[in-house]
Amino acid sequence: MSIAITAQQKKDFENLGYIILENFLHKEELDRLLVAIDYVATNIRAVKSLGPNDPFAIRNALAHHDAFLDLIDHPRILPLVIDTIGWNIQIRTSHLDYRPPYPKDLQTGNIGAGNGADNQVGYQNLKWHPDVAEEHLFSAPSLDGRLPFMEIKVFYVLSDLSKSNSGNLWLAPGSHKRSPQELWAMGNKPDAFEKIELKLPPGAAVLWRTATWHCVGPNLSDKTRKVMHIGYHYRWLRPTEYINQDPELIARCSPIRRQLLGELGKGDTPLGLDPNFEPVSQYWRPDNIGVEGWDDVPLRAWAQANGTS
Ligand SMILES: O=C(O)CCC(=O)C(=O)O
Repeated sequence: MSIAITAQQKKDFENLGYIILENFLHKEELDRLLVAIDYVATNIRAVKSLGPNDPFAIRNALAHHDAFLDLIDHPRILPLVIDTIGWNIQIRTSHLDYRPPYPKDLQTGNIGAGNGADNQVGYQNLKWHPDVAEEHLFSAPSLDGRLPFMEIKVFYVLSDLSKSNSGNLWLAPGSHKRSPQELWAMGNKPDAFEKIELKLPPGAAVLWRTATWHCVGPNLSDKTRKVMHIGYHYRWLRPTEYINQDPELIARCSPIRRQLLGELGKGDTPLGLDPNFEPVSQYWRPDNIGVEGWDDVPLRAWAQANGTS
């Protein structure tokens, strides 16, 4: 049973690879995030000697401000996250992208080509790609070359991306059903495929399967692109941006947040009841840790209490 996803959203998530959530953030939530971005931007400019018009990205952004941390278990997104990927999850990435308007004389590379002058000076005009498909991450043969379903992201639009060429996210609907090899064989240019440039106002969110081919267009607008991606994947995979989160951060988190931040409950041993002869990682068997119940996966009980199985 689902908690929040509608039949149409389920269909879109399966077939297109994404669901658009119009007007997702309330005004006060959006305002708080924008204040947080300004604060973090001031810090990063000082530390990295950046100018006010330099683009930057922050990974593990959740550790930089509580407004970002609060997105990981946002009460209106969590039900949809669980409906799409389940409760046995953690954060893989939290990514803030800050991209001021392009300088007037900067040559714009082709959308999704990944090799323009803009890309070379830090604007990350990324080439078309699915996430988690690079050779160093997933080069083992799979049944049919397609990526297994491993993760989702929630894309939060925090500045106005309602017009074309404002640093919009592009997606190729349905491409999660194709193999990355097919994209690579085209030189990462899916010319023959349907592609959409998401044109969304601030406050919108998009829940998407990261195996969907995607890229980012140039920012030729007069406004800074401000977006956040929060990625969720299974607990038995490893996060990109942390081995362990800062203990001080963990200490002030709820059990659900601790799960999402990759922490283990305090069992007798993280390798199960017979660690010498039948070790089994707690990431794989949270019920085999010598303590009652599934206390390091509180999202399971939360999901059950809120209507999913
Ligand atoms: O900046 C974005 O919106 C997307 C970045 C991206 O494609 C990625 O991190 O894989």
